[in-house]
Amino acid sequence: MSFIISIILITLLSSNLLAQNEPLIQNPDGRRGLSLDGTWQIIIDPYDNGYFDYRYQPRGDGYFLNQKPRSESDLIEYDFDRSETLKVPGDWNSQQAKLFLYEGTIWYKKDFQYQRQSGQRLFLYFGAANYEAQVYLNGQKIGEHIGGFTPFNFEVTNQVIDGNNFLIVRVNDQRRREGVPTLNTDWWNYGGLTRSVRLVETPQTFIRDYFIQLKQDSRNLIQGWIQLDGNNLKQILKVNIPAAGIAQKVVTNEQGYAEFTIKGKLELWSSDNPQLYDVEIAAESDAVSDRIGFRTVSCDGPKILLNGSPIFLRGICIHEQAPLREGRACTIEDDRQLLTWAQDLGCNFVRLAHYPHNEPMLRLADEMGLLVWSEIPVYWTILFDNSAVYQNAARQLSEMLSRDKNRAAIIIWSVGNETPRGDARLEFLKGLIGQIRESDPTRLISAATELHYADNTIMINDPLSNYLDVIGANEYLGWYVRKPEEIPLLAWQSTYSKPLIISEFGAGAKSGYHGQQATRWTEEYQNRVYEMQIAMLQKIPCLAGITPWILTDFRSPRRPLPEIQDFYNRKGLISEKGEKKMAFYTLQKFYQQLQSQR
Ligand code: GCB
Repeated sequence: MSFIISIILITLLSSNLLAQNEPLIQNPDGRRGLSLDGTWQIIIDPYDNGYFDYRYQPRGDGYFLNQKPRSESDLIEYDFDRSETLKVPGDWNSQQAKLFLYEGTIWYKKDFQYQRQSGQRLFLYFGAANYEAQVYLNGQKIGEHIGGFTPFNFEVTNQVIDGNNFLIVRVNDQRRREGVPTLNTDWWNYGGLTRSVRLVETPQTFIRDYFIQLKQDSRNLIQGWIQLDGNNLKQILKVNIPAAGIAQKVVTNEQGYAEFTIKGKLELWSSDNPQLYDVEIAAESDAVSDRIGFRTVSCDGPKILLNGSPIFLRGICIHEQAPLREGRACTIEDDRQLLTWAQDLGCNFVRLAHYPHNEPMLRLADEMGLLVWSEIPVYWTILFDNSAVYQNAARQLSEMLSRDKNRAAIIIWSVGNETPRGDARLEFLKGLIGQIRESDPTRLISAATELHYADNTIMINDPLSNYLDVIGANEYLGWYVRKPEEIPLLAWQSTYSKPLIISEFGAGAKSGYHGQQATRWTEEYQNRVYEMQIAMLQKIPCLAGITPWILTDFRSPRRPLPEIQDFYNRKGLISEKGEKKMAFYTLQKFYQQLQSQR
């Protein structure tokens, strides 16, 4: 009996361990290691046959074992080595025509050679796998992860062998009602190992994580913490910022943790001057360095202040949709093209919708001086009264915060988009807001809410706003709601004296389609909506910025209209071929005027 209980306990414990991911390694690209990007062998498995047996029970002999027939009569019904291949990083939908609409399981396999040095620890780091991933190394299960846009890592020090290793990952991107996001989104469900995979090498005791930013409301106090991992946790560390003449000793406690405050004279990071410093952390057993900018962001009534001065956020929304080709943006060139277009438009701000974008995108925003709104895919009508859904959202949030907390560019964390008003939703989002306040006091919190329309008055009155620093509001006047010519008739009212960002407005247009202003899908129609919206902005109380929807046309299964949409959401200011529409120039002109008025 006690044996059975201990088996049950061990099973429970180990499944719990699998669900509970290891803390992330900060700045994995800044560490030694082996990139596992490139060509991977794949098996397309629409019925999940490599995972479940014919009774739909998990198989002990699944594809993760990479079995080979041992004799001529052996029955093995798969073979990675004779299978097709896909590129990693990259979604599967855009790599093979037959996978364009595929949603389900694909198995990935990568062989690699390794010789371990003594005293070294090894971690597998995945930038992202959409949506669920089970990871196996040399036939042994290493761990699993849920959530398509955030990183995860597992220690594999004792599983990597000298010589040949094989890594197998089952990736499943079936949409699910209890998922975050849920079944229904207005973007393509790009599946696969969409971001880089890397084997990270560290010493026995290493710098697992650090948080280094300016103290809230201070311009010369750097505040932060460092977390070591290993068996030699009490150490004397140095935090060096050579360009600012900073070299500060920091001592960790028994848990390998140290908090610090450092006084220094710093050139502050801003859009006009995106100053980044080389920050080096040197422990007795390890050293890492990062490029970090220092700035403050705060609110003063309805104003947003950057480094103490009011700033109007000239923004645009961006999806992680590759520019000029199909698929998810997944290369630095993709990221650079998107952010360069935003800068051409005159932006100082981007809303990276509707999920955390790839880490290099945030690092590029740091370099280019573009302020960022970053969000988790708590989108539309997820199951707000389900505690497992909450745990899932909270974990994705903590992975986003953990990965990006050192990026000066990020000034706003957003907890949701167009979520329906109600008690369960309010509790859910309040929980996430509390989580951010506890872990990151240096940034502002927002959410893209919906407005209330009473005759000709638009009311900003979502009760969630009580808990936000900055109110985001999406409105589609002139497209889904009212006619463009009605826009000047509308008055605005806010219940709150807090900064407001119009986090979405827009209209669809097929690039190159010209006609009357009143004709849907023409560039003229879209342009008119922009003109009317711009004229209306002065009437909006507390306005601190806008992020119109959206920089480029993007893939969406909800947009089938032939010859116009062809499965693209056409609200982009730039087409998928890179053609700028009329409204691009209208917004650009407005942003130039704003800049010249500063
Ligand atoms: C919205 C959503 C966005 C959609 C957009 C649209 O309100 O937030 O994800 O793509 O409207 O085009 O309808």
